[in-house]
Amino acid sequence: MKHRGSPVVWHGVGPLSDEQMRSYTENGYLLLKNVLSPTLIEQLRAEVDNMKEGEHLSIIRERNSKAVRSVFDAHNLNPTISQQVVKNDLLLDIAEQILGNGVYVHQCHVNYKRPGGGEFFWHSDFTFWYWEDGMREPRAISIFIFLDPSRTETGPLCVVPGSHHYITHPEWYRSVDDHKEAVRHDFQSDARANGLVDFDTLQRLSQHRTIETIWGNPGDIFIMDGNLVHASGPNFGLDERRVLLLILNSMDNKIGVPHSGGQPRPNYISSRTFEPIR
Ligand SMILES: O=C(O)CCC(=O)C(=O)O
Repeated sequence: MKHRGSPVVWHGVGPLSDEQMRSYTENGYLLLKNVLSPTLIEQLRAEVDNMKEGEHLSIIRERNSKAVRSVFDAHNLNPTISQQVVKNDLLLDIAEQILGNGVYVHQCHVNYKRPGGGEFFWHSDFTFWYWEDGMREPRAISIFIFLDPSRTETGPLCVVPGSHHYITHPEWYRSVDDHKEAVRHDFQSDARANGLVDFDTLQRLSQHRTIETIWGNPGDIFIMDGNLVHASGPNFGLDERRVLLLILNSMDNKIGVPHSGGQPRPNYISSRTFEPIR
């Protein structure tokens, strides 16, 4: 495993305190409580549920059922997401403070994790952004917006603090042809040999740092470095665990030719519309 070789924070001006910036740099994430209002969360819940009833190309289904696992391109499918989440000033201020300049939407999707919904095995998103999208460096953040409470039985997000300092993807990464299959990142995924973090690597990463579970409630947000290793278990509870994920990339880090040598992923998975949000 080699060091990531590029900064974690690019020190723009913004609302995060020095202590929050220090903690983000060291651990690779921050949990902020009560950021989005209960009214907006209620509206988002209803609208993301409607979104999964359509026949959109960007729907990803669970491996063994017709149940909707994720809907990608959510910001183009839903005006509340594009107007009230993507353009939320606080989220943009934070992104610009961490990444140092303007940002655009690289990806936006909802993970529904309904009862019986499957796991996301250990991975760093940057692995896929680098190989499949041609992203140069991990100068991007993922913002998880909790629409439901995290509970042990509904498959909460887990992270390896500090893992964002290392590049975990193997040099022998091979592109997968079926991008809709690969974004499942589940245990049986064909992509397992192609970028998910194996147990040896997980052990090395977590030698000095304990794996943390992220306990968020509706309206909380979790901001994560694009290279942080994370996972979540299956939902064996009775309630859904919906999250909206917004991935913002620096305008200085636009994606290019995939490093895998394969075809670029469809625009609904990785956007090539490089418009600064503001
Ligand atoms: O929703 C989760 O718990 C994990 C999401 C994730 O890893 C992904 O969408 O790549």
